[in-house]
Amino acid sequence: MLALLTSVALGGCPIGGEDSGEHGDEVGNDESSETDSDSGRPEDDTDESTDDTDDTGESTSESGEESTTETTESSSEDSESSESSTDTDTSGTDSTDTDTDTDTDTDTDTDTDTTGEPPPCFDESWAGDEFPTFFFFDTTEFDDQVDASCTSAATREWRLRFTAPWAGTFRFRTHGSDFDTVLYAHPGECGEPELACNDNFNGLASRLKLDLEAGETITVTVEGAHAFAEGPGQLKVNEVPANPCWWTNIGPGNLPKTVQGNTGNFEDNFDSACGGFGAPEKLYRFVAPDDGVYRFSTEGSSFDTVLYAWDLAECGEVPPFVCNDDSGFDTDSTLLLDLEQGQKIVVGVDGFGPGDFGPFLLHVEAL
Ligand SMILES: [Ca+2]
Ligand SMILES: [Ca+2]
Ligand SMILES: [Ca+2]
Ligand SMILES: [Ca+2]
Repeated sequence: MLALLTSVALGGCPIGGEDSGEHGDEVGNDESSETDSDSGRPEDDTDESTDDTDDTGESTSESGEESTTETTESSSEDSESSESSTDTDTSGTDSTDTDTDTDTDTDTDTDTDTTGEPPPCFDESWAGDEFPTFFFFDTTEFDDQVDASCTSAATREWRLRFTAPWAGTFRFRTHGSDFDTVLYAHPGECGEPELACNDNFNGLASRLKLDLEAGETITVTVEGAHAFAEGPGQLKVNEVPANPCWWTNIGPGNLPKTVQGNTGNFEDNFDSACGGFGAPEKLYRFVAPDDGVYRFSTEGSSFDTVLYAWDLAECGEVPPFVCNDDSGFDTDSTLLLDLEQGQKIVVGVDGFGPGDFGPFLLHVEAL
């Protein structure tokens, strides 16, 4: 019933007609050993569901990655040639540019060693085709050469030249860094204007989502959000699938059971008529062991939760068929679902709104 009310419920969820084939493979991914690093994070599912790490409903298409290998190689070549053309173009504008010294350094590096020192516009370059990919760095080892628009701080930064292997939406996040990060991106190498900037997405960590063309190069920069924010950091880059329904199994069997998790380790892709917009969520797949009514509850969670559910085949494709925000006198949520034996659903543990995330408990019992 609620599905009729929720034309806005999936505002963060692209629904594309071409997803169905890829999305339909998710059931087959039950047995995949492929792990999205989200589900592999030790903070997640530290209780019974530890065994379920392999069951992540990763919807990444392996065939898609393989088919783009040639594209990536040609992208790398494009990048090389674009370096050369950049040098030429830039030298032609020196009369109006104050970066003469910088340009000279670039030319020297390129001429003397085509595969060696990167030009000064980035500290690391990536043009691969496997996601997620992680970068680890320490901003204290680098210089302060650029600054972000979304913070007044001028701190040392680490810069990544990133070339998209194919057209898509790519997500960059600094979760796990040891300091208060700010994350921003520029087109090409040292290009202007700034494409996007984010300071605090979850807590002090930053996130950008960017739509890129195949072979498009950008410069992604991580730096501290204030004067003393520096040190070891990490950047995770992932591709956002058209339907990011990534779930972990929670059953069947051994009910009642309680799963621990932390939505702060995840992304905000979904919401419901009951809430969830702007808050990251964790999805679980549940297979009913018998006909009956099952109770899902977030009692004891650390934040204002929302629960919702889809039939497995519709996960992320339509608004959840049921949702709940506050089931009692506090902010915990409860779903009572009448399921048939073998029925597969996906339950989302979400926060009510921006700022509602963190450790949660999901209790599952048969009534
Ligand atoms: Ca800086
Ligand atoms: Ca921050
Ligand atoms: Ca959400
Ligand atoms: Ca609530």
